[in-house]
Amino acid sequence: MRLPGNLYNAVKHHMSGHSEWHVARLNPAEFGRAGQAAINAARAKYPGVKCVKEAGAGEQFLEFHREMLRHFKWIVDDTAEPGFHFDEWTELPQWVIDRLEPGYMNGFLGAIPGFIAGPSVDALGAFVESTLHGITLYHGVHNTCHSVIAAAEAELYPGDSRRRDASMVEMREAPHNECFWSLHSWIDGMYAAWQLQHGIPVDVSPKPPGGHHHST
Ligand SMILES: [Cu+2]
Repeated sequence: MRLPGNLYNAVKHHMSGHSEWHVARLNPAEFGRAGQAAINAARAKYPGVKCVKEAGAGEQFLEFHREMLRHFKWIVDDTAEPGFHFDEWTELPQWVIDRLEPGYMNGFLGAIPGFIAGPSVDALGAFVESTLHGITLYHGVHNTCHSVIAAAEAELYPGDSRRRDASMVEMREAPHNECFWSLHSWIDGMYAAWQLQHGIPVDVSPKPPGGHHHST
């Protein structure tokens, strides 16, 4: 569901670059001329962003959304929205798990410790997102959850105006949905676990927005 008013406005303002960042990572070979033009325009704004078929894209996915989360925490602290509670998921809620393919969650949970203990944070990100690089059994919990949450909201809250401009399957709208932040908190916890296991300092403190999430 859409974030409440003041937070929605603040996130809409500060996170407008999210969609273009994802567009910059698309594989031009899969698109026609108009799509390729959009990808090139996005890449001009986000130089250095790796295509989803390249090594390194999984790590960039984790790092980009870590930064977004830190900005979001800052926005929550800075925005008067009485009664709002940022629900930082440490596991998926049952209503999401119930809508996954049978056996998927157990398979995912069985695989993830190996990625967290493994040497490559890029492999972890690619598996979780998943990028074209990370296509193995039980990959793509991030993409799957975006779809599952969108479908669940349509089923549970048909006609509710709080679904407007907050679709979890529209890259431009998804950050306006409170589940976006909860889901990415859960994913960020896996990134933090990898960093901890590999002796890398974890910084998830609030951070003023600005820079590359903001396209206007
Ligand atoms: Cu994203």
